[in-house]
Amino acid sequence: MNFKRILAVVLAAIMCLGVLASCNQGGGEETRPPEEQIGDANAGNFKSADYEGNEFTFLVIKHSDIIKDYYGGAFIDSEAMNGGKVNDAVFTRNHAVQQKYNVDIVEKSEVNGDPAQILQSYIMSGDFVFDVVYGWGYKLGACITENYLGDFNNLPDADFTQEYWSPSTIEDLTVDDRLFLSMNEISMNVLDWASFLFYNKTMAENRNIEAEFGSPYEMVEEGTWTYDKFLKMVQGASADLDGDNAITRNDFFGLLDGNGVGSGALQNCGVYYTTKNDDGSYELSFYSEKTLGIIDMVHKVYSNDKYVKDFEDIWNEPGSSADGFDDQWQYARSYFATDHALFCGGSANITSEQAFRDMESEYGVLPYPKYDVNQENYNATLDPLASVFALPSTERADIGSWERTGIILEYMAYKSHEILLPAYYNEVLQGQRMDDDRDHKMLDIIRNNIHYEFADLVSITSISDTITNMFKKPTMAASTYTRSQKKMINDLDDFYSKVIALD
Ligand SMILES: [Ca+2]
Repeated sequence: MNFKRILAVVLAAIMCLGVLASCNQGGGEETRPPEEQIGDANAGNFKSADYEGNEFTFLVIKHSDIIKDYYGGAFIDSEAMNGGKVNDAVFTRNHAVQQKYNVDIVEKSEVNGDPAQILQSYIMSGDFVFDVVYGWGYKLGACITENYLGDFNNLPDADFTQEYWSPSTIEDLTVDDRLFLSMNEISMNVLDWASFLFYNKTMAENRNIEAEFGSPYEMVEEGTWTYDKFLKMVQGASADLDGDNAITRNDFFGLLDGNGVGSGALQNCGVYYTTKNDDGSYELSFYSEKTLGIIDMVHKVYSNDKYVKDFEDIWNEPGSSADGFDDQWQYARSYFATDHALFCGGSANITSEQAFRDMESEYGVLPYPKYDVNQENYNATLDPLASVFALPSTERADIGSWERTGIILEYMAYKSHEILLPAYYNEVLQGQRMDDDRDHKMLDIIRNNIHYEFADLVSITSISDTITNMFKKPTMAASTYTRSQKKMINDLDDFYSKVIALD
């Protein structure tokens, strides 16, 4: 991904302080979690073990201790019940794991450091006594070639086909038959940073949009929610409310999106930057007539600010002001929350923003559309900044083992699916006055179809930079590709040759 975008996202994160903090504050007295959630009828399906009260430690690498650890989330450990839905679910889940295995779940944080340096210093000191590492995705991705990370395939009792191991990501994350990074439902980053669309249900009803274009919920379920339908809705929704012959932020427009060129359409349409050859090496695979067609289709609509406004379009309009907001990104997104856009691109994390909390209209969630009805699944791409799980490069010898790690992670992810996931759904959809089953179904669809753009996760930026430029100037797309092709291929080959040279 390009660094300008990373910077923008980081700044957004820095500026969004305190948004989710309510989960962690309150400092209530430690109370026991609900007994019925600790015990488990299915517990017998999981191996038994007694780990003698020893610690099972997550090394959590945070970006900074000055700001909130935005891309990690408070999903690993909790000190006490405090009434927060997510916090209490984390507490209850860990309590259940501790009770079943007589083990103490511990979160040890490292902040303000480069993960590669932090991991190296622990390894050099021979003091690498952690069981699992949790940290920003693309930074851990960049550590793969440094030989600091272990292979999840070493864990004999982890079953990656289970829903709580996010099986849709396993192939994306496998390099040279090894799984150095993984995502599972111990962290709600499976939704917090998976791209999808918010939909203003109240405005859709008030403006009779579904009468003309159909219900996107029905289309999703029928498998007919395609870019063609989506872009028609985006264009058809726009309306000049004040009659000044311009569609400004104070009117109603189809889509508000942070990615103003719409390049996420590639993954949504099933086109990923690379594919793996049978021998495990990577090949650039995104350039085709289909891709050029997607770029043209998206550009026609996204480049017209009557239909699509990105955040800068909002800031740059005369008279705009982010006063009263935590930052300008939240200010821009508030235009969705105050009924000026039918759709808003984003991820579940933004539902914690004040504008969404205060939103009077009801919002729903939808996956991004497909390319056409023949595409099998809707796709949701995980932000490469979102924290992921990794293992230390060698088996923990003091009180741990690969077997112990696998047994504990397996049960912890399973209990998370059972306890934390429903709490998180309620948190995300809490703005709803009417409990709408359809949105729960949509979140399930999104969660079960998440993918990584592998090149972004391992910090090969030349590819996403090229693609962004192709989306910006469709007439130059072919020559932009040709000019960058050699560099992109070299970067990919360089990454892969370093991986196969690892021990
Ligand atoms: Ca107007």
